[in-house]
Amino acid sequence: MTQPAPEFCASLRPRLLVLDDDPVMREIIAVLAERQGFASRMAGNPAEFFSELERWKPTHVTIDLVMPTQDGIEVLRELASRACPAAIVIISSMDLKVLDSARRVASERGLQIVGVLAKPFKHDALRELLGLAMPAIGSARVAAEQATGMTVSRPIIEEALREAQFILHFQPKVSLTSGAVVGIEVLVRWQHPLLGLVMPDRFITELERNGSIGLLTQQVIADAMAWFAASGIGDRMTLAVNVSAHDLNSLVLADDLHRRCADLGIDPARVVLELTETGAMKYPETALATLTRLRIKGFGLSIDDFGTGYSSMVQLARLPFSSMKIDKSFVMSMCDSAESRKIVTSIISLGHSLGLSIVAEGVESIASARLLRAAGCDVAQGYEIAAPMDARALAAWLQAWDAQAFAAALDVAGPLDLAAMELMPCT
Ligand code: G
Ligand code: G
Ligand code: MN
Repeated sequence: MTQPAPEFCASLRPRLLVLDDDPVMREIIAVLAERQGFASRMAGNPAEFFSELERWKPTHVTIDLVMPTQDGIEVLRELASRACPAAIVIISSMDLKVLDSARRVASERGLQIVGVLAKPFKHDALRELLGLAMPAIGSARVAAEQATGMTVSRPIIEEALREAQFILHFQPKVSLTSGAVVGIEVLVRWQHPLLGLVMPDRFITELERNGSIGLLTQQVIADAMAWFAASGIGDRMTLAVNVSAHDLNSLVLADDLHRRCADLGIDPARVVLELTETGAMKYPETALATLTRLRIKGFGLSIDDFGTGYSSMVQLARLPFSSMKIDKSFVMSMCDSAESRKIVTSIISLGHSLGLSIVAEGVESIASARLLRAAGCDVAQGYEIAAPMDARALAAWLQAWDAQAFAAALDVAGPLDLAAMELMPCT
């Protein structure tokens, strides 16, 4: 039997990074993993851990929940904010209830948790968890390697599509007046056999570059519309799908969407396409033609991440958008920055004067939701309401959502004085 070159082998080995303040425990975990074919590295505190994470890009990590400088929950939050794609095992001496809520925190934030282990754990239990997140086939391994390096070629995308590795997550949008859920945005994730859940920021640009984005868009649209038709919410909510500027070059997009709506009995007015501001300005001529066709067919069009693209009002007014999403960077800093509040307030009046409905994304607190409502914003989306989640979690969330309670929480005695807010800290 011929052996591949050693460096080839090394690059294909899964990599485990261990975070534990107990040196003995670190060693044990690392040795067990190496026996299982992993390359391993160890960190005794979060600072070392994060610098190693950036440099080495492990495929797997184990995290100790209780450490002297920064607790494991903070580490998990940080991993989520970096959209860490590694498979994660949580290990700790805390009781199982704490471990389980740590797991939920992490999964809700989009991390891929393969399991939790209470110390002392059985060696077999660790081995089993690490094994769970291992790739089943060789070609997937190559894909994983390429994905780590972020060169995702067309054949790899085709294989991932064939194997249904792209999955949909959903994030609700709610009315700032009634609290009712008015729409659901679909966000794609790559459920990678080795890397775990990979966020779109890590692969969309590459797909746009190599021309395979259209394949993904078609799949996302097909899956999202089938889900929407089956969910029975189409009479009161909209479905929003993100499209890339490249998709607007396709002459079949509008017809394809229209046909699917007819087949599934979906009213096109319930389907909204979100296009980033920079995307809309990329190919102004084709964009105008395709967007106009979509509007004529009755679809909603939303300008996404507004405020980051430096478009002029003239350009904006030329394109037939029906709604506008204020970029989360302004919304997230509203409570601390008078500048952001002014920007948000003027975007809202600009949008309204162009007849657009306004959605704020990145609503992370009730305080910012109140400010937005006072400024006349129509719809809110963000972690305060719900993070993106899978279809099952969404169904449960929709059941549990209390629109009246949310609306009541926004109701403050008298209108909020936005000018006065500039002097007030937001709590
Ligand atoms: O959760 P989040 O990481 O999902 O999304 C990051 C970005 O990826 C969003 O700004 C969104 O515009 C983009 N995105 C998410 N899903 C899709 C998709 O299906 N197609 C395209 N083109 N972009 C998407
Ligand atoms: O397509 P768009 O750019 O709107 O995608 C929204 C992105 O913002 C996704 O990556 C989603 O996970 C993320 N997101 C949604 N709500 C919040 C929030 O409240 N705070 C932060 N930081 N990100 C959010
Ligand atoms: Mn979007």
